Amino acid sequence: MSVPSAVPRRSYDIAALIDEFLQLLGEGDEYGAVEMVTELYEEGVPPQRLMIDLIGGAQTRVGELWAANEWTVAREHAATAISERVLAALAARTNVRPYRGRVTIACVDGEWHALPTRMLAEMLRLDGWRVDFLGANVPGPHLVTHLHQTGPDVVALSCMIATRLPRAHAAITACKAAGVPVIAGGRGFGPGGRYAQHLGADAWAAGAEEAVRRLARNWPPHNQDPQLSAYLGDEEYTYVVRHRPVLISTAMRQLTDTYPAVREYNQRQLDSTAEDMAHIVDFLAAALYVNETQIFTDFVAWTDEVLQARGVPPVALRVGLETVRAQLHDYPTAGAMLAAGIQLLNE
Ligand code: B12
Repeated sequence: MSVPSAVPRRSYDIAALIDEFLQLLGEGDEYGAVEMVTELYEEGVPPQRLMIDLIGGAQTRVGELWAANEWTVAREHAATAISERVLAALAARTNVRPYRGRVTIACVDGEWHALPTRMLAEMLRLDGWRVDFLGANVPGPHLVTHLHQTGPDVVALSCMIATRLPRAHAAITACKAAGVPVIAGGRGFGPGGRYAQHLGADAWAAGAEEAVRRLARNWPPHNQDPQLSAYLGDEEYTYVVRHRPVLISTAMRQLTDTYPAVREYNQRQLDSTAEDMAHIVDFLAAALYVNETQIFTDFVAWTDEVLQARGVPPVALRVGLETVRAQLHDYPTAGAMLAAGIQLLNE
């Protein structure tokens, strides 16, 4: 039990509170973080505000600090683990008897961002839903088995990284075939969730609060036109996915020839370069799957920023894109997407 603070906080100044909470996360002060949030709760701040504004706001800052190379991956992991613990502590203090339907919440196959869905789970519980929270990386067939065993009214599917969109599509299709409507969410579904409908989801919400509102009324939505998601994953996509290993290894070899600095790389640098190459191919595949160049160009812009923050010159990424493009000259859509990425780096 936390001891209520003797001195009530003067006001709910969210920016200052995020700074204070972020400091505790950065110092790895788990007890301090739990205490801070439970005190705020006991002072009357609604748990929804603490989850979304404070924990969510701080996690967004954690992401920015990691991207800017100010925080290591380890520090980010430690901070996220504390945020999870704080969320659990808050959830343990709030109890709402379910009176709406039952919802299953899962991250799609290969999707490891469980915390945003955990926030969604707690927000829906507070709104009276019975929640089955399945967490990160749920393979489609296991999700469907779970649906048959539990019979939920809705599945909430999360995709935070666009490379998981083909798996998200498979999961959405399987859930709907099992007769359960799907609400999709997470930044992987693109600006305004525009790929969610394309992949056949019945609804999309930008965040947990919107999902709470969306599910509280007019649910289930009208079934949408199945033709909308009929065309996906053409020949170019299939080629890129099938040849993924060779595309990456050839690109790595050619990179060493065209960008001699790589020869001086240590093992850690080589591993992260190979990881970047894999990302190029995976984001390209996702862009081809949904037929949206922006998935690829957004990825290039983001990677450029992240690499520059780590002192990698922009030319390295351009050479990486060119080596993949050289292997795909018979594939016009892929070639055009890679060209758009290269063009962005030249601007
Ligand atoms: C923590 C974290 C991780 C952790 C996740 C651990 C965990 N237990 O969750 C780990 C280390 C696993 C991770 C890995 C990666 N991550 Co990460 N991660 C983050 C970070 C810092 C915080 C995530 C978070 O909790 N956010 C807080 C919540 C509140 O954010 P939110 O998006 O607003 O959440 C709302 C919505 O997303 C929505 N929502 C989410 N799901 C759903 C589902 C439904 C149905 C609905 C309705 C709504 C909904 O509701 C949420 C609540 O309101 C973010 C930064 C960020 N800005 O989010 C990066 C971030 C998401 N990660 C990023 C990246 C690139 C990666 C990696 C590829 C890194 C790498 N090189 O390996 C891998 C990919 C792993 C994978 N395949 O999934 C990038 C994504 C950039 C992009 N191009 O889109 C980000 C944005 C970091 C950055 N600033 O660049 N990551």
